[in-house]
Amino acid sequence: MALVGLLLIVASAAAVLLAPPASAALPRVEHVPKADGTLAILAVGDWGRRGQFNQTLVAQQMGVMGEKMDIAYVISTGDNIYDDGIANTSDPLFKESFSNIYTAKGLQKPWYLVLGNHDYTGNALAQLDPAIRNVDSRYTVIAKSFIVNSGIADFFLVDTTPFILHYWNNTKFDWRGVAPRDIYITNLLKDLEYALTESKAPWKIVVGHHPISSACGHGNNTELEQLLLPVLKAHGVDMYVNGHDHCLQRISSRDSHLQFLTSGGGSKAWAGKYKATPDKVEFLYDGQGFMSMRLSKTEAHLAFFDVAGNVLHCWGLAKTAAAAAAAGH
Ligand SMILES: *[C@@H]1O[C@H](CO)[C@@H](O)[C@H](O)[C@H]1NC(C)=O
Ligand SMILES: *[C@@H]1O[C@H](CO)[C@@H](O)[C@H](O)[C@H]1NC(C)=O
Ligand SMILES: *[C@@H]1O[C@H](CO)[C@@H](O)[C@H](O)[C@H]1NC(C)=O
Ligand SMILES: CC(=O)N[C@H]1CO[C@H](CO)[C@@H](O)[C@@H]1O
Repeated sequence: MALVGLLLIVASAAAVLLAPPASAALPRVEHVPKADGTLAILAVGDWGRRGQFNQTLVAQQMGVMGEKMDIAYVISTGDNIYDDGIANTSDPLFKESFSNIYTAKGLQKPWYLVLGNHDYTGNALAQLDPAIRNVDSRYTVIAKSFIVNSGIADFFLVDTTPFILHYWNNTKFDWRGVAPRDIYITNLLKDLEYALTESKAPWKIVVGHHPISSACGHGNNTELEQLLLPVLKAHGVDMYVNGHDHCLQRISSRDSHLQFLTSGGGSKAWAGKYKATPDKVEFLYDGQGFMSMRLSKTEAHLAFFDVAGNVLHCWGLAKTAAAAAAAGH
């Protein structure tokens, strides 16, 4: 034991020496599960279009399921406001695309959101500004990357836009607080690794805007395959939930238990374009809708819904009680 402890100290000292400065623990929100120990949430992405392209219909059905499942919160996988995010916290586009659309009783819960590339071509900091909660108290982006800790599940919201190299050639992107890219990504991955190592939750779920593995229009993503995926695999992450591709999709990793879930059907969809991925495509719907998730310590029940509220695909994941207990230590 002493030897192991010593090696760990040496290893962490080396890591500290090699580490670039300015990294810190990821900010976190504590959101406790229900008294019965279960947690229900919805996930949607690529939505803010003033209700157009069936955004309103998806919102209505989210409201129905949100109420039925008594959800704790909604996760947004990004591209929250089209085409260029918001200009400031009083930009009318925010109410027109969020507050006036997700009006259902079942959706009056916190929304935890990542930014997508379309949010980044406006004022990327406006959606993070706490003043936005004076406009709508639900809208919770405490940082570009943060953790929602719900006891049985930790959601790690990761800012993926800076990973994508070709965006750095586009002058429309708001890189305040991000550039230079390499240091930002190194620190983010280090913070994520630390947070995953510390996590005691049986379910570890990472959320990012861009897909790692996808068979829809944009396809898989080299930068994330190279930089983010190894971290997810090394730390036993159960699910990676993304948007960006305007579809609903479930893919099983070819070489780990990781599930790649795309919930990017919040408004404009029907791209009709497909890509190859080396992983196993279990389900793919190129239209609009959203995803639900109900978790207990040992079970996960997930489903995709269309604009009429029909279940398109549902599935379950299980952990042995031993695995769930081990995660708690
Ligand atoms: C809205 O959803 C319906 C049903 O899925 C679909 O047929 C229609 O094309 C969608 N409309 C738009 C504008 O995407
Ligand atoms: C906020 O943005 C909107 C939309 O671009 C603009 O009309 C308004 O003047 C801005 N308000 C402030 C306080 O800058
Ligand atoms: C960015 O632009 C430079 C200069 O035009 C080019 O050499 C480079 O390949 C571009 N990078 C990407 C990732 O598109
Ligand atoms: C962008 C990218 O990495 N695409 C890859 C996705 O997977 C297919 C099939 O393995 C590869 O051919 C692509 O290069």
